Amino acid sequence: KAYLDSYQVSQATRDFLAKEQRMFIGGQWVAASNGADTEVIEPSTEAVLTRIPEGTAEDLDRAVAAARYQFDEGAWSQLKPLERERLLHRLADLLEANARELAEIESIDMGKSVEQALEVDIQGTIDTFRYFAGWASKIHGRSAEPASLPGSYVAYTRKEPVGVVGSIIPWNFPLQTMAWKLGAALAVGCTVVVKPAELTSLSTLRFAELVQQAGIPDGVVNIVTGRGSVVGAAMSSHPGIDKVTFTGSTPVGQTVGRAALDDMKRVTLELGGKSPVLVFDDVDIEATVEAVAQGIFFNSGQVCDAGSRLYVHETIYDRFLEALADYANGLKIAPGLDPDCFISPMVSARQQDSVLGYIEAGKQEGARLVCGGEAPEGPGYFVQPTLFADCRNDMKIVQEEIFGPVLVSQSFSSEEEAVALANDSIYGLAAAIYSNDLNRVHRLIPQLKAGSVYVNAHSTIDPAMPFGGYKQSGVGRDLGPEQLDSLLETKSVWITLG
Ligand code: TXE
Repeated sequence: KAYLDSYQVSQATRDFLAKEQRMFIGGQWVAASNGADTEVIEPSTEAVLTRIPEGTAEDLDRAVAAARYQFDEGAWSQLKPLERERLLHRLADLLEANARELAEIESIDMGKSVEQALEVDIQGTIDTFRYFAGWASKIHGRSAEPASLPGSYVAYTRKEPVGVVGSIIPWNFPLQTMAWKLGAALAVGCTVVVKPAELTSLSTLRFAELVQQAGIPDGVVNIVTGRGSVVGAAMSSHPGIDKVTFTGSTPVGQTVGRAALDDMKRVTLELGGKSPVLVFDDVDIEATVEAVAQGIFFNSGQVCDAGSRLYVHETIYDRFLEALADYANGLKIAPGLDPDCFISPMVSARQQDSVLGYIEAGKQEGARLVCGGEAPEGPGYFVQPTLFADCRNDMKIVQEEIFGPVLVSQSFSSEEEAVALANDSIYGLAAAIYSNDLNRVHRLIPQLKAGSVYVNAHSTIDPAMPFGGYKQSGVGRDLGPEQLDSLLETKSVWITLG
């Protein structure tokens, strides 16, 4: 309470946090079937904030039944597309009207900077719903001329919504990732069951209130809070679910994918990353340092496509690292509600332990610690922005996803070496190139095995552009027109003319 007082949190947020939290199933606000709930801890203060229901497999069954009923009855899928579009815009309007409150909830629950939550998470959520709202009325198949058959046919394809979509959401961008899963699904006429991450379910529950207020029919969107090993696992193999879309760690994604394929559910997996950042010697050092720092330290490195492996041309390596360390040391470490916060806490004590464990491993492996490396005194799961130099690609800190404010670096001497180092990873979510040499940039883009390549910036995200990974960073794409097909079945229709 003192934390909320000291940052003048809005009354709307306080009212929401003071409420008993319920799941949203078939338009009803319900407790877990066995009455179980679990505490929610504030990462910035380590205090207990509230409690949320710990959903059961039975709760999931009820949510799937509600979504299934609505899908099969056609209350959403058969609605006029322009009407779905209108309702999604109405939802976006409500998100906009409540943006500050949503940003506060996200910040308090996840730990992240409230200003960044407003600008990135909440704005990204609104934009995603608006973008996909427009697609609702633009889904269509095509007519075709058979290429080899004699005779006369009318042949065409129909695009039909895949059905009930189960969405498993991570804790780093709770509302925004949920929007990435729901925007396209709702636009094409699917119904959804959402399982938010157990660490960060609050914004999703507030979102469900807005879904109801927008007039989206009951059962179209259902939220079941609870543990991954219970609700998430049940969702991956639930016979009433037609598609599973998951964002989270690679090992859990593999488990989810295997279970989903048992009955051939459609699957999209957006998994971990260890994205390389290549800095060439023709760059403006000051501007590039800032972009590289933002690329790793934004959301305290808890970003799937964070630029977490830095490769700098040997001629500017020392100068670059020195400037980067200066920049990192100047970033304010503070609770998420502090308007000047840049480095917010890790989401949980477990995540903080894991990040500190990697820092220790880096020291043991002989990497040179240039700055950071400690957890500051006091409450909150903070970790200083940390830079390691003189790393080698066979080090654990270079190969594994740390998911914290830790950047590992080394130098390179040629373009070929830079590409080889960049691609030497099980992951392939994103890569960044910093150079003003247009020829070089275009030479490199096709060689990098990554779902997104950022040039002279990092994490440029927009709902119109697909996002997803090569290699073990996942299967399929969220966002952009590319996502729509993953939520549609294509039916080939043949009419043989007599
Ligand atoms: O992820 P989990 P965790 C990475 C990051 C982080 C690590 C561990 O490296 O340090 O994962 O985080 C649900 N069946 N990323 O353990 O477990 C879970 O409830 C079905 C990268 O929190 O993968 C949550 O809703 N679902 C990532 C979601 O999976 C299960 C973002 C993600 O949690 C499940 C998050 C199961 N058996 C973590 N077990 C990114 N790509 O951005 C858990 N879940």
